[in-house]
Amino acid sequence: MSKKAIMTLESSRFTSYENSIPCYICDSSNNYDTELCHECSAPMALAHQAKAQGIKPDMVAVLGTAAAGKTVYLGMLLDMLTRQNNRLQLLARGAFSITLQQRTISALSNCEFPAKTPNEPDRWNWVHCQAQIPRRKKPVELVMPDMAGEAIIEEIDHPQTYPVIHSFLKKCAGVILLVDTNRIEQGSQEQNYFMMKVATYLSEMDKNKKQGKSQRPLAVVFSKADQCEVCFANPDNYARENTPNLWQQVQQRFANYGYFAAGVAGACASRLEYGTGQVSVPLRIEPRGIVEPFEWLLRKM
Ligand SMILES: Nc1nc2c(ncn2[C@@H]2O[C@H](COP(=O)(O)OP(=O)(O)O)[C@@H](O)[C@H]2O)c(=O)[nH]1
Ligand SMILES: [Mg+2]
Ligand SMILES: [Zn+2]
Repeated sequence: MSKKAIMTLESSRFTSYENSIPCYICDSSNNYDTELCHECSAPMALAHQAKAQGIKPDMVAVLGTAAAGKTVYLGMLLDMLTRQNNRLQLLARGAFSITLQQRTISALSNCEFPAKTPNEPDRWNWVHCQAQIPRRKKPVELVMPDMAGEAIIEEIDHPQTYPVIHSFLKKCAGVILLVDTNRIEQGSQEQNYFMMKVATYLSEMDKNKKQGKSQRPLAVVFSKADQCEVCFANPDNYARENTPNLWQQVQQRFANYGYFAAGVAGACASRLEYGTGQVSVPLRIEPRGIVEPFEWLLRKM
């Protein structure tokens, strides 16, 4: 018995080169009407916007383990900076750039934290925005994805498993490293070692070095610091005492770095949910230290 089926060859889509456009993240050629890059799953809207507007946005990476607070931090940052009367002003480019902020803020206003970021790159939220820095004539164009922690760990441990993260980190102009203060306070060394791996990975892929040090600015941000006043009081000191290996690596490998503390919740409670276990509930939203690391990074970039 033989079954017949018509299959479209993937390669046939690239025969008409006049209709192709390179992906902004990984440079591979895509058909003009593709929504996500066939190689790395980044939205092709980034490439179309860059081409149509004749701009080359800089890339900023927000890295951290799963549940370090990346989604909450990025969503809150965007919400704060897209409101008026800020020193630093952000303008979203493309409707897709608003989804992350929208999901985070609607969850927080319902006294919930946003849902976990899926591991599949085609389901990540990307942000393309224009930032106007005070006392700077020209605004800067930025691209920031909200990546999943598991995918970041996998790429750091086995380079090239996530082409999108690999290409993005190779090109990115600045990095925000979120370190989970809660887990440090629980006595776990996991954050210390993971961040050391990230610092090594970043500095080794960086070609632009002076005296052996990467020039790429790195903001180390202790997330969930609303749970730890000592950290807010002096993030520098906190890093030296609680993540000594990370402190050492950063000092040896990076020329431009800064330590910060950030927190979104004013108070949290915990609730037992059927099938999930203990779930943290934000009782108040009291963002602190959210804008400072980002503003520092933009000035250094
Ligand atoms: N207390 C407190 N908890 C936070 C904060 N940000 C995140 N969390 C907790 O950390 C969990 C994971 O946050 P999320 O942003 O999804 O982490 P991601 O996996 O790095 O994107 C949330 O569900 C909250 O329980 C914060 O600013 N303060
Ligand atoms: Mg997330
Ligand atoms: Zn791509």
